[in-house]
Amino acid sequence: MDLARIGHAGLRSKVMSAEAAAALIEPGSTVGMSGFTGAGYPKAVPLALAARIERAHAAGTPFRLRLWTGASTGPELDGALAKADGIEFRLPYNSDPIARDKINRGEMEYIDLHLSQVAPMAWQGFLGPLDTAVIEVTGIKPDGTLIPSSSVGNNKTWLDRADRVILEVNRWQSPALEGMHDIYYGTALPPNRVPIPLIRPDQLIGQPCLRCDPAKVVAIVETDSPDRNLPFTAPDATAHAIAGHLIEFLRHEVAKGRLPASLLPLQSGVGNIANAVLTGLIDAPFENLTAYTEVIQDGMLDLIKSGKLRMASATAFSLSPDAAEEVNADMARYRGRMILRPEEISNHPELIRRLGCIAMNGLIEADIYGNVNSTHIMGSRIQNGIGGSGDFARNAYVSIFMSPSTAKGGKISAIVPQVSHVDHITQDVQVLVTEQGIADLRGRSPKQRAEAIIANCAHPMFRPMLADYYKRARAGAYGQHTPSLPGEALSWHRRFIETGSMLG
Ligand code: 0RQ
Repeated sequence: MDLARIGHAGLRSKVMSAEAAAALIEPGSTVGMSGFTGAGYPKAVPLALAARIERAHAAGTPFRLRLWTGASTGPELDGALAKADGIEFRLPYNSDPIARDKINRGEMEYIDLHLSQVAPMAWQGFLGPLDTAVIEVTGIKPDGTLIPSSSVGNNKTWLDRADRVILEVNRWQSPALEGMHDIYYGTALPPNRVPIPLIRPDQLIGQPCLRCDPAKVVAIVETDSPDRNLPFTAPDATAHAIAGHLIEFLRHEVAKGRLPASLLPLQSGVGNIANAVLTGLIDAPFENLTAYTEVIQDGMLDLIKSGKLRMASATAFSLSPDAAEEVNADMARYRGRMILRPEEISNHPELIRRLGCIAMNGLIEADIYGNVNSTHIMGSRIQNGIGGSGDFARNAYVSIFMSPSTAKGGKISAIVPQVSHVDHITQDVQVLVTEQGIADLRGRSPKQRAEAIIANCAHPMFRPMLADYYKRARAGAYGQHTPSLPGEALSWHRRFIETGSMLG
């Protein structure tokens, strides 16, 4: 037992094996686990639970859970439990391929939610009671408060709401993480809600540790396991082109006096393109940058190391294995330059609007009027979920969406006559970027938006088809405000489903 990590004398008697802790979780119960991307999720109890579920199923006993987390997690959690067919219901975000398959086969119920809304919804009560919280921490203080690990997510809410708590104390997490979190306890439901007193991204408004009633702690499991995120791929020509267009746009906005020289707090979405944009900012002429975002990924770390990014506020790390080891070994260097907060604060609409974030998110497809689909393939298969993209897009100072102009080796156009599913309505999509170019949609009417998107963002292979559709819609649509041909608008998707290509 690592006594330095478990400072509360009374809680030391609760240390047990992952198997013994997993045995305390009842079939059919609701479990709130820590984890946000492949960071800070419990790594031993879910694996032991998955093994227990497999044994139960082999013996013909049904055993499934309702699972809540911060966002996506790692393979030891979502992957293992989905493989064991142990998840009946899941929220609020998933990127695990096994769970995704089950959801798309109709074998697992899933709701993806705006991440800022998860904690308030849990408090409103309609999601039902929370039986058990399983939370990874860096350590337990003598007074029973918990030093969070590499993500905060919904941990505060799960610890407060759950009837009982299982803690994983992970020795792999750097002890120097202590003091890098800011846990704000001032949120309340209406009519008692008050303004959140944060006006700068580097401000601390809460406390460094999570509160937890020691009487609720039923088990403590010691682990020594790394966080697991996939490595980022090196930016290709497409990613470089997107980053180039976006940085040119930001330079132009500064030149026009519409953005300050140090920009405004950056929010960067998930994936390789977002990471490439951050890396591209190293050589851009902006200094003293800040970030108010969800995750700190490799590109953000590089920006901090380059001296360009003064500090980043987020709810989680989302670092490749190499970068995670590097940060862990040198955590003290980042104190004051990285702050991790609960996701209801990192993604809070009030704060995003007040700070004036520059939101940069990926998309699956956009239509010629600027509606964006971030979640569904061909209108019915979920990819991941809306995550924080809606929290940021709706409330940002500038809301930017970016993507390669084609998918699946050119068989699919990311710019279509009509999106097959809408996550972000045209009012929340202000700038669209592909490797082909950029469409600044601000202040433009629907027809002006369509003309800019087709000309600047569509791939040349699909541009004539889009121009032809738009021309016919201009001639034959029922109305000429947002000219569209309802019967035909989704035929591109039907063509892909039937022939494997939007080109036919
Ligand atoms: O599928 O893996 O089977 O090949 O979608 O696409 O190109 O790898 O792109 O990783 O940047 O993800 C929108 C999904 C983009 C992501 C999305 C297929 C493509 C591939 C993934 P394969 P790429 P990325 C705050 C921000 C919502 C959450 C969010 C996302 C797979 O950005 O989940 O923004 N966003 N959070 O082949 C059919 C198309 C397609 C397509 C791509 N038009 N049609 N398939 N694909 N475009 C941060 C957080 O919330 C943590």
